Amino acid sequence: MPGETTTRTQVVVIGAGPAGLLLAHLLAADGVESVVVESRSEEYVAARIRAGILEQSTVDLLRGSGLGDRLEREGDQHHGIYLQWPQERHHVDFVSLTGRSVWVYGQTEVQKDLVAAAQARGQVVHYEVSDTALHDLESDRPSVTFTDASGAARRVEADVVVGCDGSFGPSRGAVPESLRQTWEKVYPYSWLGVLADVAPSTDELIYAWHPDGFAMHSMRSATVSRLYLQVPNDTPVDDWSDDRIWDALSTRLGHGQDGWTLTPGPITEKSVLPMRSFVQTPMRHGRLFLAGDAAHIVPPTGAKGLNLAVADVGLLSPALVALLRRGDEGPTAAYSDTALRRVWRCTHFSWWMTTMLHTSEDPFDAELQLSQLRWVTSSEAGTTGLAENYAGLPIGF
Ligand code: RFL
Ligand code: PHB
Repeated sequence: MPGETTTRTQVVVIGAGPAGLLLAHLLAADGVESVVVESRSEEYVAARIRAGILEQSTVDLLRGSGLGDRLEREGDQHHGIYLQWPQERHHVDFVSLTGRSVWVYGQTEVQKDLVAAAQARGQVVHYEVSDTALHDLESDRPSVTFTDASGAARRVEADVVVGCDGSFGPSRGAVPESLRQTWEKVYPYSWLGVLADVAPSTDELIYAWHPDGFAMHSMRSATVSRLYLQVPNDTPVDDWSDDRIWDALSTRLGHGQDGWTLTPGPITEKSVLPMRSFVQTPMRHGRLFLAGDAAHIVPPTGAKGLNLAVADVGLLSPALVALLRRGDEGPTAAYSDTALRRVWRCTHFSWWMTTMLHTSEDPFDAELQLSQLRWVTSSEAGTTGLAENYAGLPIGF
């Protein structure tokens, strides 16, 4: 393009969400240079309220790469979750069953830590870009073009391009249609998520099956609660007044059951999240690699989306280092197959948690769900299976 400025780096990362910024961080620690391009502003990306649970291997990776200080101080280690249905609440203790645990530490906090680390090392990140396009992915000199925040046309040439641009970015579509395969399942319900300025009414997360629909009590800190309700797809958020939300949460979470009470408080954020499962294979095409939501989406019931993005990058980073520093193509050749083993495991677990806990209109389904919940909470094999998947498998599984 006339007037285009061309620069060169080793890896262009598209997307400055958790997958993109963590990849740039891990590559830098091993002496590999990258440039990150992001369509939104730094503030917008950092403020998005999304995931809240980090599994053991995510925490291990963040600690091992020097990103664990604030997580250590402010993160809240949880030993398990509660699974419940009317009149019954059961604790599933991950630590006693598997020796692994999870942490409550919001994606917003992970993102802030990644941005601080990127600034400290002088990482090049182009925020607020538009027209991102990928080129020459089958050559050993691929490039990414975009218009930067000032309106200037830019091209970054690289050895490798990594698509960390989530479910709406251009990377997954850059794999030729004849070479890619996709799987998708859209669920007939959504989540209404709220953030409330009130101390959590529970010590660990509650996942509740109820004839009115699923509900969940999560948290962000000692003073902030995060709660979710199963709602119909396309429900207007304006139909859900604060009073209606707290009433539904009280009913579904069992306010008054065995002396347990749900304390309501001011709601500061409300949004509706549709739910789907999606996988695109392979996660590599020529010199393009996909990581995180760019390659796969899970419904949030298993708390896997962010953790899966971290696991992809934990695998991809050493593979790219082997390629770019030692000329060893083995690990990058294995990346897609290795990553997809965990992707499909988490896709199944997220689907299983979702379909076990969300109600449909079908009374037969409801009986099967309750039977499954009774078995999962009363059999050691059942509880251990849930615990192993929720607390997370080792990276490279
Ligand atoms: P992200 O975080 O979506 O980051 C992708 C980044 O790419 C940028 N981008 C582009 N950049 C340049 N050029 C373009 N053309 C671009 N197009 C897009 C985007 O602006 C963005 O900054 O993907 P990443 O890094 O793979 O991380 C994945 C996680 O964010 C995601 O799996 C989870 O947040 C999923 N998820 C949840 N997971 C959970 O485990 N628990 C949750 O409660 C939970 N809630 C959620 C969620 C995802 C949501 N989305 C995607 C709608 C709630 C929501 C609303
Ligand atoms: C959250 O705290 O936002 C959260 C926790 C667990 C989930 C989903 C979301 O399964």
